[in-house]
Amino acid sequence: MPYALVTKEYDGAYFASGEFRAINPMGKVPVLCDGDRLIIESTAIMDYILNTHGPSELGVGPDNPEYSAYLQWFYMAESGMANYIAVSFGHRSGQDHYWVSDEFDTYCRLQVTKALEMLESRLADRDYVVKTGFSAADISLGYTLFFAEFAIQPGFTGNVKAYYDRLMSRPALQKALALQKALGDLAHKG
Ligand SMILES: N[C@@H](CCC(=O)N[C@@H](CS)C(=O)NCC(=O)O)C(=O)O
Repeated sequence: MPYALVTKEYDGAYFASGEFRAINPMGKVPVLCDGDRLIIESTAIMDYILNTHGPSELGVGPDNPEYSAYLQWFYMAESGMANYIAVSFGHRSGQDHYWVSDEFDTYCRLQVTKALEMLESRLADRDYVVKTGFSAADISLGYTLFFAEFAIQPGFTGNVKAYYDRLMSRPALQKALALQKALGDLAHKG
C-alpha cells in the first residue's frame, strides 16, 4: 500500500505539546492517519489496516483452527509484554517521570519472562505463531522482541532466539530498518 512516513523527533517536550497532543492526546507514537481518521495504538492500527484495506494473507480469520492463538499473540505482544518492557525501560532511564518502585520493575520483568516461556513452548513445533505461516501476530511479536532486546536485554535462547533471528532476517524488516537508519542519519545531518 502507498503511504507517507512522517517521523517525529523523540522529544518529551514536543510529545507533551498542544500541537502533538491534538494528534495523539496520549503523547505517544505511532499514530496512523487514514484520510480524516486518526488512530492510535499499534495493534489497533494493524487490525484497522487488515480490516479496511484487506483481505491480506497477514490476517488470520475464524476459519483458521489456530485463530484463537493468533488473536492472543497479536494482542498480547503489546498489552502483555511491550507495555511491561516500556515501564522497565523507563524506570532504568533515570528520568523522574518514568520512575516506578524496584518492586514494580521486578513485577514487570517477571511478566515478560513468563510470556517468553509461554512463547518458547508455542514455538516448539512451528516457525511462526500459526502453522499456516507468517502473520500479523508475528509482526506484533517481532516488534516486541526487538524492543525487549535493546530495552531490557532478556537474552533470548532456544526457540525464541531462532524465531527472533528468523523475523529479523525477513527482507521486509531489513528494508524497514534500513529506512529507519537512513532517516536517523538524515536527522543527524540536520
Ligand atoms: N500501547 C501503545 C504504546 C505506545 C508507546 O508507548 N510509544 C512510545 C514509543 S515506542 C512512546 O511514544 N513513548 C513516549 C512516552 O511515553 O513519553 C502502542 O502500542 O501504540
